[in-house]
Amino acid sequence: MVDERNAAILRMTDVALNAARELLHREGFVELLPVILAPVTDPLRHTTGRATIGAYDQEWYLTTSMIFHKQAAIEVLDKIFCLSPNIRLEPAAWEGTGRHLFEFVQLDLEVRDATRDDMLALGERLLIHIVERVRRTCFRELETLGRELTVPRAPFPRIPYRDAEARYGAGFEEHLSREAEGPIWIVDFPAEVREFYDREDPSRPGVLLDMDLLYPEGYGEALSGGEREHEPGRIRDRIRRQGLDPAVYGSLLAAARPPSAGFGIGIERLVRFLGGLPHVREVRLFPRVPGERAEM
Ligand code: ASN
Repeated sequence: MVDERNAAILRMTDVALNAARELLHREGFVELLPVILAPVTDPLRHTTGRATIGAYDQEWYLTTSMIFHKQAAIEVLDKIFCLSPNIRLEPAAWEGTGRHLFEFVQLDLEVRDATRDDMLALGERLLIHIVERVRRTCFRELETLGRELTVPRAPFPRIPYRDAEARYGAGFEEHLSREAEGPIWIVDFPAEVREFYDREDPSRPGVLLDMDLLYPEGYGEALSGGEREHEPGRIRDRIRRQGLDPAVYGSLLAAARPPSAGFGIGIERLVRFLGGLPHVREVRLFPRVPGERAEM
């Protein structure tokens, strides 16, 4: 019984990944191999710990996100994506959220000269395409999991961060995810709650041109992204305002990058939503759950 459930989840993951790759290739994206170790990685803005190893007289981070490598890669190719393994040492207390693994995979993409609106539209096309494909080809798997999946309709509603906060208070993400009829965008995050690389709106200081997508039915955050700061002077200013050391991000500050926008969508969370699963741990045969030991 358990094996049947596991098999259904793994097959559904495979179908979802193929559907994502198919849509992105059709739209001209090139898939890159992931970066696992790097001297610099996403600083992130939460309680997440970053893991390092020492080798060859250098300290290497295990990738928390490929954001900086995506921004460098679009100097070579204008549309790229990657299935990127990320290591984020989340607090052990998050074991029970249902949404956290300390090793997970995100489909991370970036597009040169794109705007946030382009990324909102792409995010909608991508999710709809995946849900349609899973509904059509994973009929038996959905039955095994007892899941009824509805295909979302674009455009998804958008709510600015400050409006959501004013209406529903600090826990607004959970509230919106539980109450929403379909996926819903949160846009315009305040600069202080996000990383320095998301672009500040030139006409609204302190407001970022970024977004998160929330799944309905309480499944929480689906994807996260935005337009990027790309001028060295502005990046330096944002780094300083966050109390970080610009020297650490020397490679980012060395030269202007092309303007770009992108996002990352967590694969285990996507499959959790598709399958209606209580916890992302079920999506991996060898889950890395915060606070838990493993033997294999
Ligand atoms: N992938 C995200 C983005 O593109 C960054 C992240 O995972 N923190 O903005």
